[in-house]
Amino acid sequence: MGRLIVVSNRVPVPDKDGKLPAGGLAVAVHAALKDKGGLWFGWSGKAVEDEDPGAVEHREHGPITYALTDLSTRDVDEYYSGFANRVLWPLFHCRIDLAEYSRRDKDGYFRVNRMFADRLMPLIEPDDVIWIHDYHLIPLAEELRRRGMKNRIGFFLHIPWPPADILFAMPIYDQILRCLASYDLIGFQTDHDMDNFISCLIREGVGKRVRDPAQLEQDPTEARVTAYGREFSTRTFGIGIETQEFADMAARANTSEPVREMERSLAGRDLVIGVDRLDYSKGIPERITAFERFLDLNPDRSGTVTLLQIAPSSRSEVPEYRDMQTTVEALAGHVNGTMGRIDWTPIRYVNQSIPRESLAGLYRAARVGLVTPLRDGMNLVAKEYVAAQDPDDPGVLVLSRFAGAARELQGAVLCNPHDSEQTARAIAWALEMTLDERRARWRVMMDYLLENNIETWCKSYLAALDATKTK
Ligand code: ADQ
Repeated sequence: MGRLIVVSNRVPVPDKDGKLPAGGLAVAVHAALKDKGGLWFGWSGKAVEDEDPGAVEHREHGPITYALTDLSTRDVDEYYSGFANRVLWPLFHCRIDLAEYSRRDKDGYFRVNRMFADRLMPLIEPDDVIWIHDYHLIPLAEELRRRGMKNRIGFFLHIPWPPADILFAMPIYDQILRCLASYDLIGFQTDHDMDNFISCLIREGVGKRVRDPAQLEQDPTEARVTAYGREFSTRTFGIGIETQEFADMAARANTSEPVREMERSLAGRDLVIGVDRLDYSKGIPERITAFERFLDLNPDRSGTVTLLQIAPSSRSEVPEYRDMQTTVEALAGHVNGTMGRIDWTPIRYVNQSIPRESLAGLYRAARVGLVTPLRDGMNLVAKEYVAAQDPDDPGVLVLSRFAGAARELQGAVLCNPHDSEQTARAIAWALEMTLDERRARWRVMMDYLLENNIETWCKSYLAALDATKTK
């Protein structure tokens, strides 16, 4: 088998000392690249004024080559901040109201994908296997095929796939659907996403499941599909985390200074934690409202619980993200102003990224992990919270039913983030839960996460992509 070629919008390049950026995906994919030897191609993160971004920069780290391209400021504006993050992201998260479609941005999106294909083509050898990540690069396989590429090409979508009625609201949905038929394997986070995708093909009248006589009962996690004259595989691969490593880090971090500081300031109060990028899909305003409702419904809880919401800004070049910052600050300020006391602030809002080790320790110190996105492909925070718990005295995960993680984490207390009353009751229940029940719920989730970690995810995707050559 040839090399592995990974393509993603941004490339997590090791630093000067060869240290990898934190986070499971980078670590797992690096491990796979190391095994087979390979190349990781994508945007360097740098924007240049010139329309021509210059040559691809190659950096070698052991058996891995990083091939980085800059983008022009116009490319970043149209492809990244424009079509990817103002059309595909909101639409795939079912927020048609926030999708700002423009032909200019759509053209920029396809232009950058063509440019990626032009730059990638000369780097590929006939036996190489190509793995493309996420919504920024949906058209890339079609562009590569147009240039004569015959290699196996896989795609993994990290975010949800929307139902047909939502997708069809996008003016060029048919082009996006067609592009995907150029892949040999399309990976989704959950069976719901895969189902939505196949339903879109069926509703559009352009594709269907291939009936496989060997499969007497239909497997909801795997299907062969024909569409636009090509046959390909679709399958679910729920992304995992480095479960054991994260658990060990949390156990160590428990005695670290930031965690001790937090515990001192809590003075015995229960901690409820929320950790997210500041993004409208994460349901942060709804979460604050639910916490306020919880305090309303449980006056005896006044002064005994603190919600720590950690939410660093992201994508600040997109107006909806800047607006979120103001909304969250105002909501947290309102709850603190109306319900707080001289000796107690109900909500602590931290608008910063914090080191992974401190994060792990804070998860462990929290009695409740409040993970309530309005829609989320998977949500790794939910998995990290579980992995970080003390096995003898674990906290409770309150999880939105609209996170992909809800399809996997059977021990979570599920809630509907649109229903503040229900979420408020889930918080109250989680805080009152007996030790026996907490332990039982945690054990089920932890066993699942130990078995289905990031390494399993990476290996099973690559094995499935490899298997497509025999189909
Ligand atoms: P994201 O939308 O970024 O990922 P998520 O899966 O929750 O969401 O991952 C966020 C990561 O950032 C976690 O590892 C978390 O620890 C870290 N993080 C968040 N806030 C932080 C803070 N304040 N300081 C430090 N670290 C912080 C997309 C999809 C998800 C999917 C992932 C992976 O939207 O649904 O789970 O990709 O496929």
